[in-house]
Amino acid sequence: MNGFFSKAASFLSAAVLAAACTVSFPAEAANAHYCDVQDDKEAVYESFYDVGDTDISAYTGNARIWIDRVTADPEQLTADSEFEVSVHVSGAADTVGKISLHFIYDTRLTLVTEQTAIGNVLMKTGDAVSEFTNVVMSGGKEGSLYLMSNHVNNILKDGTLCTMKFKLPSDVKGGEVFPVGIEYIKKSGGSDCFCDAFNSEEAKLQEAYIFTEGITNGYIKVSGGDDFVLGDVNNDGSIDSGDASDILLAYSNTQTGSSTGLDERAEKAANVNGDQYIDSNDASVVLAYYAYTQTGGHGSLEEYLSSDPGQ
Ligand SMILES: [Ca+2]
Ligand SMILES: [Ca+2]
Repeated sequence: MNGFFSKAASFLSAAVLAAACTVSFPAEAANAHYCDVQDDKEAVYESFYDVGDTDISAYTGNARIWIDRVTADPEQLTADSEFEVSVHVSGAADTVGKISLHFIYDTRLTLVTEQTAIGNVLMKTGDAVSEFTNVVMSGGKEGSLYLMSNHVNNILKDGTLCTMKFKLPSDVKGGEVFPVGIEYIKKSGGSDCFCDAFNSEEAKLQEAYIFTEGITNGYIKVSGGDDFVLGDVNNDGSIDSGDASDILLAYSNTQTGSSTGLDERAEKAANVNGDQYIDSNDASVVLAYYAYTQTGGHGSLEEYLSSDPGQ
């Protein structure tokens, strides 16, 4: 049993190292972006925003932009299966009237567009900007879309900014991950923005916060393979008290000399802190993470752990 867990632990640290080494920069190639590495790992948001003299710690709000994390069941996939990935916003209601965002996605995905009387619709805008003037176009790079959204008053609502629709490759395999994210583009004559109509200092501070700390990327992940989601022991797509209970049950099983009662995938998902044991420490982390998601947190468990070294 210990052998398995040290193997799992070294696998986890290798994964962390690999994630740290796959940072890519848009400047390297005009058409590359960091969500198109195609290594089947989640692409954590990378900030290319220049904060300059702005003191982000002065921001007291909780504005967030996050992108859906969609799980595809390979047994239900057909050639016609389409997956919607939406971008959501919260905490910035009535403070934003100027939005320019570049969305980027794994180019193994095929964007599903809709031919209408007014042209080819690349993605749909949502209720958050329903009263805005919206322009959607190709973002220039392959696997990139651009949303420009404006209103003379700052009437952004909490809700959905936009929804993209994708098809997976025909040879898709269990465990593959297709990231969908945001890339901040700075250019003369119109950098990306998330600001108010008047460029107020408060709105600029919020924009600096959003583009450095307020964005959580998403993905389409195909379940199966050797894949496991850290913390999702019962594999139901969410990390909550049910998983903590499963961890405690596994722990009590081992205390009586039995096996954990979990399969290999579930054991990997249960050893949340990456040590050699499945025990109450792992359950505590799951419950703390669950509380975090219930109070507006959108980061993955991995991101939560890395931002909270005390765990
Ligand atoms: Ca679960
Ligand atoms: Ca553990």
